[in-house]
Amino acid sequence: MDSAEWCLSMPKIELHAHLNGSIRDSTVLELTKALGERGVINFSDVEHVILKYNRSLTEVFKLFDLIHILTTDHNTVTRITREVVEDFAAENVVYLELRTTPKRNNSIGMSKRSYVEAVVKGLKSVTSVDVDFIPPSEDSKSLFNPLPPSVTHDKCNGHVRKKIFVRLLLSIDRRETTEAAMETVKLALEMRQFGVVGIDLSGNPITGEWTTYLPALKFAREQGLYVTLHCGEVPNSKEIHNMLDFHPQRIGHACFFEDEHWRKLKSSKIPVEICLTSNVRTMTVRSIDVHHFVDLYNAKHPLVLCTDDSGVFSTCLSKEYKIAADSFGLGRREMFELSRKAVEYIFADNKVKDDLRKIFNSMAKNME
Ligand code: 6MZ
Repeated sequence: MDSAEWCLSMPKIELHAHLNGSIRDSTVLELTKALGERGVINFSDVEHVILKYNRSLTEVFKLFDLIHILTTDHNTVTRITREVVEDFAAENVVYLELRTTPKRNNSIGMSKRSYVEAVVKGLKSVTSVDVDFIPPSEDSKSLFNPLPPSVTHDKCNGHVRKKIFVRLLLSIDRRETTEAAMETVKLALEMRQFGVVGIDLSGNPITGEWTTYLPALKFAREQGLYVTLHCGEVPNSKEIHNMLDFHPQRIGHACFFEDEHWRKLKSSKIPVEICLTSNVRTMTVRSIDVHHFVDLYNAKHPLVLCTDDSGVFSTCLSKEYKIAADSFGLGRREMFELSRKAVEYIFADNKVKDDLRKIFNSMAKNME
């Protein structure tokens, strides 16, 4: 097995994936053409935005504005959720924390709640793999499941089927108001029974002030939701400092950290979601060989490799592991341990963590 095949076959944990950034290229093109034919958009005007390979951070956000025009109706949200889950499961992601920004669109009768319901419908509609997304109720927790957690048997023909755990994070976009952010947090609380476990702060990092969302983020935390923040995607020393003081359960990116931030981060042990391709493509790191992954990895700081926007950056989680292996000289055992450690940073409950530990333990035996 070559190294790419090995990265593909290894069980993996994805903790930083934006739904609308993870859409298949083929789906984006299909939706663009369909809207072009209906005269809603002019295909030739948007073609260059879609097909561009290297995008600055500003250009990435232009692309998101376009993607949102294509996707923001209930059926499409359901469809892309299904496809994204299928794609991650196909590359042996065994636990996916999928994040998305609930959107209101009065003209088509979409509320933030109905948007999230369309996402949940997408999770339910996956048929090619088993999706575990609803946390067990107190009554069902004691039920004994005799099958290994990563696979279940197809009742009809006895084939072994893949299983993926999926949990949801609701994102607050940095363009929103304090009230809109609070609405998202309240919605997350109402939707906990459908696998919503936390809140993410994302959006164009040069927009707005993160303190606008502090009341909503504090409320989320008081109510037992987990919080992850995009932190240091652009230089903003004060914001990075204050975000670390808030002590979220995880942060994403950490590109423009200064010495003092690194010290604070390392003593805090806050896990970092590392998105190699995204950072290189958006030029938030100079090049892969100076990526902060190396320093954090050597310092044994908690970290997890993630895709960010697998569609927008034409990547997948297996590729991100392969890039880490090739760029930083990680061997198979080290990659496996990196993947296995991510179990400890997930936002799902201990039962899921235990199931995932079992999957990795059984694979570890195979490797020896
Ligand atoms: C910050 C990002 C991002 O929520 O519509 N998003 N925010 N930095 C990034 N780095 C490249 N990539 C994606 O997915 C798309 C939204 O996720 C956030 C942005 O708010 C973007 O509009 P959803 O599913």
